[in-house]
Amino acid sequence: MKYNHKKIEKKWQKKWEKEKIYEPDLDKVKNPFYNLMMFPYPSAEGLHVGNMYAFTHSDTYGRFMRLRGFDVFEPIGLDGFGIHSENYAIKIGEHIKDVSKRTEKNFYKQLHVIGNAYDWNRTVETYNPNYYKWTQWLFLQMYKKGLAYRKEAAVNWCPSCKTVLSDEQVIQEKCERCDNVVEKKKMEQWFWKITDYAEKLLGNLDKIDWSEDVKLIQKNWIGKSEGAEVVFETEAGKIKVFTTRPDTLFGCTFIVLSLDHELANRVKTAINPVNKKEIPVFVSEYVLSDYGTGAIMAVPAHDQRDWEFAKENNLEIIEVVGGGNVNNGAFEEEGRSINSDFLNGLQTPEAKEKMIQWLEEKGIGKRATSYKLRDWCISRQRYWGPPIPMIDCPKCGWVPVPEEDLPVLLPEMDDFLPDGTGKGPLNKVEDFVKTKCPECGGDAKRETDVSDPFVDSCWYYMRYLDPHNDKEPFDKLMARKWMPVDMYIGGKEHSVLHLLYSRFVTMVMYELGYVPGEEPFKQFRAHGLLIKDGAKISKSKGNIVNPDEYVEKFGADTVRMYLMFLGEMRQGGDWRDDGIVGTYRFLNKVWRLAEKSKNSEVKLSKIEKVLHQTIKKVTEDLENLKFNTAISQLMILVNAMEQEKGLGKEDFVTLIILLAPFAPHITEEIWSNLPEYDGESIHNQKWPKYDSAKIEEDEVELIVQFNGKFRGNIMISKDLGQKDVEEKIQSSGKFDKYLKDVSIKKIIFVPNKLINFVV
Ligand code: ANZ
Ligand code: ZN
Repeated sequence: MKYNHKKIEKKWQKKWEKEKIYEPDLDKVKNPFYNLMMFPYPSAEGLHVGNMYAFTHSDTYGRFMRLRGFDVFEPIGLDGFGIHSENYAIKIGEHIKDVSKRTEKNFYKQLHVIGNAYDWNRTVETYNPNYYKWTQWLFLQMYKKGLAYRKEAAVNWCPSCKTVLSDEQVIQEKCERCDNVVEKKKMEQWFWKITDYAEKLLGNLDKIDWSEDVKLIQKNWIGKSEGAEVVFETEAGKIKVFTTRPDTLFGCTFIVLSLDHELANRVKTAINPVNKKEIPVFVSEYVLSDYGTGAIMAVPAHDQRDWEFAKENNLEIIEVVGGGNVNNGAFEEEGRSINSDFLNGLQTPEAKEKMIQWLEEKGIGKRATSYKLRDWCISRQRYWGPPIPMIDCPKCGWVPVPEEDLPVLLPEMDDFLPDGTGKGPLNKVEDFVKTKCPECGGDAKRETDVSDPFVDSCWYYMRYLDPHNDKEPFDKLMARKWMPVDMYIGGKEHSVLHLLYSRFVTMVMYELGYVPGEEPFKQFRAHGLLIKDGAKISKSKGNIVNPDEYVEKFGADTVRMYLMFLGEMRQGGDWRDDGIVGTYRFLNKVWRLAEKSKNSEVKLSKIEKVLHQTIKKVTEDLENLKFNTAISQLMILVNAMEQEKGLGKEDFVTLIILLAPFAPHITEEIWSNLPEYDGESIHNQKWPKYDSAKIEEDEVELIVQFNGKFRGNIMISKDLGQKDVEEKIQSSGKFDKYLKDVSIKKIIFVPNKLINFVV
């Protein structure tokens, strides 16, 4: 019989689903393992091959853990609300609701076809009212805790998406979604106070097992700086500055304020508190209004931007740290204090400390910390999101929608396009806007902004645990059992947005008593990018890889294995059409081996060593997410089995169990045709164990020395005696030039290690 992937894959997908083998009883199971992948957002008709790249790795890992005896929970859903989906609908000129209906069907169909071990009873879609009811609930909890607030701020405005963006969504001054240059606009917006958690977000990084580069990106994003706040007296009031170099205060020759500092344009001079010198005050855009105190003490000798400003404006430059040359630019390193009175001679760290103490004693400054992290702007002037559940009452001000009135349903509207007025499209739906104040019963207006799609996705992994619950966001006991997520695999592009917000929200949910710990993801591993023929995959390049086509032609098992064979997961891979055939051939080989093993009379074959080496290597590689090298080793084993005359039945079973996480359908089919099959899935079998005695090398490399000098190596069979080793060295011819014309006085021999000829 020929390998017919189409028949096999459909058959098993149906059967698995019918028998619910991937739907663990979350309440009852003993060995929970929560295996999470990032749910896709529909910004096209169907799944991107890049999604599939991430998912197959993650699924293979989950299947491996399952064979090792864990009760693996592997959910999937759709991050369907949001600008990405909405922009796609606008582009193709259809209503987002219609597009969503279609893409949901299509995505789920594709997600079935790739054969992942999903729990199809626990899907979530962020645009379903039974989901976003709880997204709105989350907003209300934030509000109650004082963590959601409104303020006017200069926010990032994307003129093309016609909405504000969070800082995290602006990449090099461009909109992350549409690549247009982002403008600054003063607007009133809703914020979530993530900055209250800055220290915790930073400190906890040491406690979680995440890809190091992702941790570093978060650390830099949080951007903690330690230093001091110093107070300068002026004719119009005090100016506070934040500095990381209080040791340089004697070198401060002017002050610079940000454009919207309250004293900007009101003061001309200030007094340097350490030497009582009168110094000028300037206003410049190089000082940011939303960092530190929005004002700086300029030390041109030791800060490059200050140096340039001083040069331009002919200002005094005083060196206070020795070692530089101020003619060429600022000396920003640490060193020994000079021209600094009571700090003279101290090294920078001591000088900083001494200055802070001095400032604190005199009451003109104090130790201070600043973070780069800003509060999260969560309101969006768009249609396709959960309406923010707040009501604006002329008498009572902002009043939260009572929890029992949730969800605030997103109203139907034909023209859902943003109009750029700064108000969301919902503002045009009169029935929606007009409401009663929950407090005084008077006429009031609903908030017409919706929340950022990252609010939808910051908590979805908790909802998966209990997606049908309409009393609570999820059951607390369930969360106690299943949180944190054991393994999360996803893209590095989410290093700050999704992954930081999720951590923040989990900290809040922990304080509210909903989850057992502050951190959502015990382990996180980033995968690299999938490219094609060396180039980024994109519509404009016309190099889209449509996964359906390949699944149709070669089967999901082949596509899965090919994706994992392309390189190390964390580095990404380069898809080449001609490569996939090799993987297909490999599975055909395995298929033929099944026939061979069926006809075999032997129980165990002579390939013991490579077999046990393979168990060891595949186990360790999967533990370390090195899927590609695990596959290479499986290929070595398959080749050895092909060459073996009497292929042992048991050995073959070991092979297909090792292969099962990678190629779940073909292995299940082969398994079900074995005489010992009793109706239990291969995916419920036990992962094989290796015997290290069987792997031991039977050859060792021996060091050869003459008079204690290293002269080369020679391979010998293990435990070879001295006489035999001497003979081998003589006959090898490799050491003739050292043996010629000499007489051997003594031989030192260390078995399996070394032989030294004293001549
Ligand atoms: C005096 C000084 C002397 C400084 C010196 C540096 C070197 P990080 O490390 O990024 O936190 N600064 C403070 N607030 C600022 C603002 N709102 N906009 C622009 N710059 C600001 O940087 C902290 C340093 O950046 C502070 O320390 C301050 O300059 C400047 F030899 O103060 B420093
Ligand atoms: Zn009211």
